Amino acid sequence: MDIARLKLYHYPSTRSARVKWLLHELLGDDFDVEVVSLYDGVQYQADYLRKNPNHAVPTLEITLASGETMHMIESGAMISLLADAFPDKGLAPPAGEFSAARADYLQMLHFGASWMDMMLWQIRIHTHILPEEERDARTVTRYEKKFADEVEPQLLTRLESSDNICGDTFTAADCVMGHNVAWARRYGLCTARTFRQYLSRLSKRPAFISAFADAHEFTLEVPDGRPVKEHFTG
Ligand SMILES: N[C@@H](CCC(=O)N[C@@H](CS)C(=O)NCC(=O)O)C(=O)O
Repeated sequence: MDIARLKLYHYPSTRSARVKWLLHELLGDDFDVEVVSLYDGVQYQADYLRKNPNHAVPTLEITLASGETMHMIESGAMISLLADAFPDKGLAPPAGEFSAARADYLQMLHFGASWMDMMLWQIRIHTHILPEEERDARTVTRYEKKFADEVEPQLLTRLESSDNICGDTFTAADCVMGHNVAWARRYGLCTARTFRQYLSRLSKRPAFISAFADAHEFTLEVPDGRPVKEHFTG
């Protein structure tokens, strides 16, 4: 089955930026983007919930050559699928056969999209999104410590010996990891020089520049009175 067209539902700097970055790497600007105004609560409207019952971005709408459309709702799965769907771009070690490089790549992609992501999300929602009375400072402290003590050393070991998270070659796993490192830095983590140098290398990529051109529209704090505050479920 061939992909006829891709459309990304996106909000600046959030997890959809990982996918937008990879789409720019793979397709230049030849895909569609619709901004979902998260702080206005558009993700909770019935039309959007039909596409993504988790009321979140990213949602990737895939139109097949048959005209049929389907939706993907997990950024890690999107990154994995898209990198494999365009093998000529060389952003993932080949699928379909065992290789140590493939195993390592998948491991880092999923480490970024699930394990690290879980900690960053807890820090974010308990610092900036949940209502004040539901925020738990102990949760923030716990995950800041776990991230600094357990995650950062693993990443540093890799980035001190190679330019990218899986070695000398940039892969789609760097779209997850680069986004996560930038996210972590907004919360006072990943401050070591090695992380700054990693982001500096990544940020010179034309696809990165396109993906994050709208980053100034993102604010960490959800301004008071914005509709998302009434709906947010964590
Ligand atoms: N596991 C999902 C998480 C997606 C997610 O939680 N996205 C956030 C933005 S980073 C969102 O849209 N939240 C809106 C809400 O829950 O109201 C993924 O990686 O795609």
